[in-house]
Amino acid sequence: MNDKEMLNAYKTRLEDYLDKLPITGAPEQLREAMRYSLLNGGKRLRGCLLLAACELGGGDAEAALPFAAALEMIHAYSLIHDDLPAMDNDTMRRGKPTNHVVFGEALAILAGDALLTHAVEIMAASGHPKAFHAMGEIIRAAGVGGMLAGQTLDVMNEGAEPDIALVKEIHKGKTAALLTAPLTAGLILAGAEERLVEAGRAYGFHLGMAFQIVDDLLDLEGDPALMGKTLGKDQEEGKLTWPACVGVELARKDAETHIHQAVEALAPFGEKAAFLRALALSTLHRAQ
Ligand code: GRG
Repeated sequence: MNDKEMLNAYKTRLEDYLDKLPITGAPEQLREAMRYSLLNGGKRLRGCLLLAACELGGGDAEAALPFAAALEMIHAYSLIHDDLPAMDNDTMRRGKPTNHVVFGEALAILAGDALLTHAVEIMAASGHPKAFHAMGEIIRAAGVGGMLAGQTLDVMNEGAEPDIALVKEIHKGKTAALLTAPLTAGLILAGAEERLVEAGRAYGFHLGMAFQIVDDLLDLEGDPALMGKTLGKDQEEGKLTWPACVGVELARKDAETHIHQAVEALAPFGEKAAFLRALALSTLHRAQ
């Protein structure tokens, strides 16, 4: 299998798992609103990274599926809440109307809450011997020192003067945290030794920073049809972005530097890390 086929195989496996996931006990409207955002496309990058990291560490990807699914659920929750009128007020996501446009604000808020709590529920119910440790990585990344910190700084600093130190903090929390957790959690589930978990952490951090810098660039010069959302909003809303601080050319260079650092971090894995290396390099040229 080449790298692209491998990514597609992880994605198909994960989507099949997500589609079959019983969301028992939920009222039908809530279940529908959760499934709308969970199953409406997306690259599945976080979930696929977790499965790949688990296999890289010599673990069983099948047993890691609840954790990959949980990451996608947390990601979906963050997108639903981010699109709400009180936050970014977006009407399109992944080429479709956003959750609140379809289900109304109240149900969208509840669907986001439900995806977050259900993610914890399925990890806790997995029975995996390393579940507690892996969950810690995932929930911490989504929590007050991770994604929530980044999102808070992002929302609270709209219209602020460009400040690269602040943008680094925002990107680290808003994006890199949830792209680092799949690496650390996947390797922990595989029972990998500490130094390899830390190598995975460094890879995830640099990949996440580059991913968000490229996202900032795509907001300026991407194709809205491919991105599946309205572009140009960062500038319109006075968001603190990497290119707003350093310019487009330097932002591109900084993304490349982070990707080189991500690739370097994979050294302890040797040739086995070819897939993660290719995935990092492809981030620089992504169009969606
Ligand atoms: C509301 C708690 C809360 C957090 C929101 C995820 C997020 C934090 C905000 C969404 C906007 C944004 C630019 C987030 C940065 C992360 C990012 C680039 C998300 C999009 O991820 P992709 O490209 O999306 O992996 P798909 O659709 O492919 O899953």
